[in-house]
Amino acid sequence: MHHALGILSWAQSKDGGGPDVIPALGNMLRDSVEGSADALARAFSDPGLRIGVTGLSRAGKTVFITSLVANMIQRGRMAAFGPEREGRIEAAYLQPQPDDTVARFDYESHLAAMTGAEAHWPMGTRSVSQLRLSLRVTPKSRLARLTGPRRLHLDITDYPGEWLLDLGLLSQSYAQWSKASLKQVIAKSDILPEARDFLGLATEAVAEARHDEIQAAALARSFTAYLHAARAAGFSQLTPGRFILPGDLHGSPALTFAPLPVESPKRGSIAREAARRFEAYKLQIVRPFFRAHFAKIDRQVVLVDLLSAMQGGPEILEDLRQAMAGILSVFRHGANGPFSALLGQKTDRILFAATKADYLHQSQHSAYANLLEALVQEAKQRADYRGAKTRAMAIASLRSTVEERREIDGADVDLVVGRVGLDTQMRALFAGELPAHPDQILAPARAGARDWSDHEFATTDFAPPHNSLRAGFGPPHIRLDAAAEFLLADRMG
Ligand SMILES: Nc1nc2c(ncn2[C@@H]2O[C@H](COP(=O)(O)OP(=O)(O)O)[C@@H](O)[C@H]2O)c(=O)[nH]1
Ligand SMILES: [Mg+2]
Repeated sequence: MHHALGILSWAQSKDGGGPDVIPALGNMLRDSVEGSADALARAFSDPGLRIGVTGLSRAGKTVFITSLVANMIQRGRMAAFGPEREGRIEAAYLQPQPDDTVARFDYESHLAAMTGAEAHWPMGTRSVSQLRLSLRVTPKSRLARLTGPRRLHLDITDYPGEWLLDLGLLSQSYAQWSKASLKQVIAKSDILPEARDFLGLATEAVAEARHDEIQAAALARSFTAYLHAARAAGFSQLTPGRFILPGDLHGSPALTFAPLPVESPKRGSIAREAARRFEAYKLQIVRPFFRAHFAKIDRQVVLVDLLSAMQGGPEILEDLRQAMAGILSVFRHGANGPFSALLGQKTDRILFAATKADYLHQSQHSAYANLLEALVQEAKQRADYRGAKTRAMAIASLRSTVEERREIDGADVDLVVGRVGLDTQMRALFAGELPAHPDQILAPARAGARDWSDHEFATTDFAPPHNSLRAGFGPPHIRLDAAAEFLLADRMG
């Protein structure tokens, strides 16, 4: 008991007090893996590293976290990860996470789904979840080794990139956001019927009419339908993020507003109430999210499904580039910026990863990584990152194809071959000739080209391989070990 009190006061002085201490204590008492009083004491003093994994939905967050954790526990495929190569990892095991109010990342179910006898992709996640992976590592230096192995807790948080885009709302008024959003809706009205439907409802007359809950809900529903349709068409820059992924807020009043075409709405009007709810959304949803999750992140992984965006065409790729710039702006608010308290100053490494590299033959991987690098570089150049280190790479969290060279019309073509659907049907894919220089496609995209003139990109829906686990090995992957090296190795010295 004496021990526990000592820990409590230590934790309080460190965190400045607050309710965080109590859940942490609860976790320690539940901690069955290393249940001694000493281990309890260490749970507080051992260093933790908070790793955020984000990306728009279907970018590959769930598959990435599941495979990374599995490959950290069974490290047969982690040759490029220094601490493993040096034989210094003594153990890696899951422990209760520190945040009791956040859902646990359902690692076991996801892994079983992805690697079993009837392997399939895990169900999409729609909210925040968290997992703690603890490592016992032999220190590098002989001197440090005298004190025995060290523990490092990796607290991995999975959260929707859609919610990061909401940061942009904080610096906008309702009128500004409405104007920008309506411009986007109009731009998409020739391709999306949902955009036309919404524009039909959101007239000035409606905006100025007396607030009426039924009408407000109808507007919000129509606007949400438009956001979903735009997302399905491949667009990324869509706000409010919770309209697309509401988490547990589905149907709440804070989500019952829409952009409307009026500058200064009349008292009691629909638009005036919408403006009020927009402010409530920022205050009660966006700000707490950033404070609770974002501000604490040490290392950030941003996943991008770049190939799908390329396949979607220049407009979709340009929209992704701008969305990435928006997401990146989150990392470059300095200590004196307007949101410094929300964003924290901790993130010192950011990994950008183009996922699903197994859709491409390895001969194309460096071109693919260059493209991602160029895509985020433009955003990066606009500001410095307070010294945060960044890296861009092409990865596959669960490699689902094999490579093959085939002769087609007298020429050798590097292909990938994978399973499609639930049966054993195989399909070969050549995803397209990647540009030798990224500007060959980024420049026309920025200039507003309607189609690629010299390029064509294709994807398909490869299923994960059946029974992919072997004793001592995690799921097959491409460069997850290099990702771990960048994210973790310097903290395991
Ligand atoms: N071939 C392949 N497909 C992947 C890989 N990672 C993700 N996917 C595909 O992308 C989809 C979305 O992945 P998921 O992790 O659920 O995305 P999330 O919404 O960001 O969590 C999956 O259902 C797979 O179809 C990968 O490494 N290889
Ligand atoms: Mg997910």
